[in-house]
Amino acid sequence: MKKLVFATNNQHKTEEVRTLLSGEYEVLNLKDIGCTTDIPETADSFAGNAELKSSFVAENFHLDCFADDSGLEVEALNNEPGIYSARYAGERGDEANLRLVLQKLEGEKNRKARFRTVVSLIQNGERFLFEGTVNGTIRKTPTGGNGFGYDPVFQPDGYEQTFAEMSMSQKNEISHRAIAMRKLIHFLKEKAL
Ligand code: ITT
Repeated sequence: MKKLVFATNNQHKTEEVRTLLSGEYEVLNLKDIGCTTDIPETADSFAGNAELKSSFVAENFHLDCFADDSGLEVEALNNEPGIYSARYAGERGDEANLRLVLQKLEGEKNRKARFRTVVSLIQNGERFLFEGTVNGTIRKTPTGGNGFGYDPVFQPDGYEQTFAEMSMSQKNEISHRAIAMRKLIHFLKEKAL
């Protein structure tokens, strides 16, 4: 099977993307290629950070690869946490990050939010970007044990469950990452023709 390198340290993202590409590509993440560097994410946009991650692998490992930078944008918080989603509450992780969002939204009526992913692909030295967005609302109480990050508080529009109450395959039908990845898959298939 053809191999694709996904420049991520996030095991949840790896599993979601492996499921999306199963049967078509074997997905290797940073650990699988022996990359132990915590690649700096110093850009001021999802696209910029995604490109930093994919470029790092292309330059240091001489491999074609793709990377995803993603996050939650909450309307009433001026689109925070945005690119700071992974470290919104400092180094304390997923639970603290989502608690901080809930705390900042206390008493706020506007609970609108969206998840965004930008995927950067580097292929034969050329760069390509693919984007995915899903709109929803922030629940008052975290619900559900699946997924990761802000999934327990994010309820996508048109559904009664949070992402964390959905199975991975349900989330993969509608998520920001799945939308961006389907564009990437379509692109790879067109190019292979
Ligand atoms: P890599 O950079 O190694 O890929 P990361 O977790 O640091 O892993 P990002 O820099 O893209 O990834 O940060 C994304 C953060 O946004 C992530 O840690 C979550 O807090 C949140 N996030 C992104 N996609 C999510 C999703 O599908 N469900 C829940 N939270 C998500």
